[in-house]
Amino acid sequence: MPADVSETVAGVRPATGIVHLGLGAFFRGFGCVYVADAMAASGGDWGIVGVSLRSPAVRDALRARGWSYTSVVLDPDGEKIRDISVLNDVLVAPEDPEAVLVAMADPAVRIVTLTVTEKGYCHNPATGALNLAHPDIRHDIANTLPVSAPGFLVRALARRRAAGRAPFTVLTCDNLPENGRLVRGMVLELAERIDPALAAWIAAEGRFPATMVDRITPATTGDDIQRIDALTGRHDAAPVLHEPFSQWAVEDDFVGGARPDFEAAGVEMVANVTAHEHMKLRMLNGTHSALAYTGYLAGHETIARTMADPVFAAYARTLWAEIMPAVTAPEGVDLAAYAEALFERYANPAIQHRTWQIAMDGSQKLPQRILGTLRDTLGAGRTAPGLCLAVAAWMRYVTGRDEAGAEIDVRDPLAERLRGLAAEEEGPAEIVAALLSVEDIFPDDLAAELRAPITTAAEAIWSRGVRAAIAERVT
Ligand code: CS2
Repeated sequence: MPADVSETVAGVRPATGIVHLGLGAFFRGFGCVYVADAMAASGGDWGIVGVSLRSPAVRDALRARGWSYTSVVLDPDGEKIRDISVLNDVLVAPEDPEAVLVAMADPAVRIVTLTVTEKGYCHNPATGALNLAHPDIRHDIANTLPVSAPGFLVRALARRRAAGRAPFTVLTCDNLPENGRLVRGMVLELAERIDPALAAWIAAEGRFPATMVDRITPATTGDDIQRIDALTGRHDAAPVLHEPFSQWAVEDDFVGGARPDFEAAGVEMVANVTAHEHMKLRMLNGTHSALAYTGYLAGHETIARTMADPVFAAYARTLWAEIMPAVTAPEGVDLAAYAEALFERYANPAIQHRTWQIAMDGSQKLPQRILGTLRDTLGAGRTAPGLCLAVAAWMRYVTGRDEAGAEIDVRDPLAERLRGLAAEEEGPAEIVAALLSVEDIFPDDLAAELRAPITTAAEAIWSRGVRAAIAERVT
């Protein structure tokens, strides 16, 4: 084993104190690491039971190593490998929703963390309200064994209330604006439909701190697994690979104050996380999505390769220049330096972050990543041609054909509807109008304001290709 592999000493695992919904690579490379560090520094029973809400793949991959897995820091100056042993079990919700509710209702569990991605909340991306017409939400109103993340939260909170237990703290770690308040609103809405007294209890006793999470963690590939096996000399079917950078800002508002010693692990505990969240969503995720659609269409497979193309590197800087006036810096943060650091992080050649991966679920991401910035920018009398071009590139992307005529595998809950709308139209101006009419993404007034600048960008993209359009128009 190479010298930089640190092994956790086999020993008794801490008792479970957290249930995590949505056990993807991100939380295993981020939240689990912070919780492990907090316990290493200060102890506490904060072992984690992970829950997959859809497939058994992660559970099956983690089982052979007893829920331990390898975390790999992709530092261009040398990888650092570490074993993370903080998971006590992994449950697969569709196989046994009852077991998930039992785990969440356990009095030892004081926090439920979530990374279920934007679409996992079953909300309307433009308004942030729970989508009561969503089939999973309709199911969860009518059935006591739920399928959706909000359904599990509400049904588990109901069990705790019935048993006379305190609620758990709901700690969402998804890239949604004011994510704690948003999830609280959705949980209360769903609880109200099931039992108004439950909703009142959650409103009074529940806690939903907002968080800002940040660590670039591409999906693990088969090649990654082989390479890490060769490095460590053991087989791990579920390693996570991520950048060195990591930032977690959390509002310090937990039920009964019960939480790991997050400060000891480097988490920023703050009174209000909104400024951090806005900055990160707009400056990082906004440019990430912009580079993903444009880079993908230009044939760039990863963000690092996109950034290695000078036209796109200049485009990234244009985007930050447009976004910065629409961001209020958190105390002590220099936005220009933040943007420069993002540039370096994106350019890290050790990170194979596919543009296709980031391009997923654009209908759920655009509002908080790009459209809010556009609204503020236009409202202040400024223009943002770079961001408008990003939205036009997304429109081109969701038509499902790339610039060479090849099919794009568009993954998005609205994929079919978007593709259908675009297919009925002839040219870019008509496609722009059709897609701007999707109110789940574009509120009417914003759509009206965006129509002219996005049409201009779309015409350039459709006629000359995205790379030429960027080179001509925005850099
Ligand atoms: C990315 C994020 O996939 C995406 O949409 O923009 O996952 C991004 O890598 C993280 O938010 C970084 O913290």
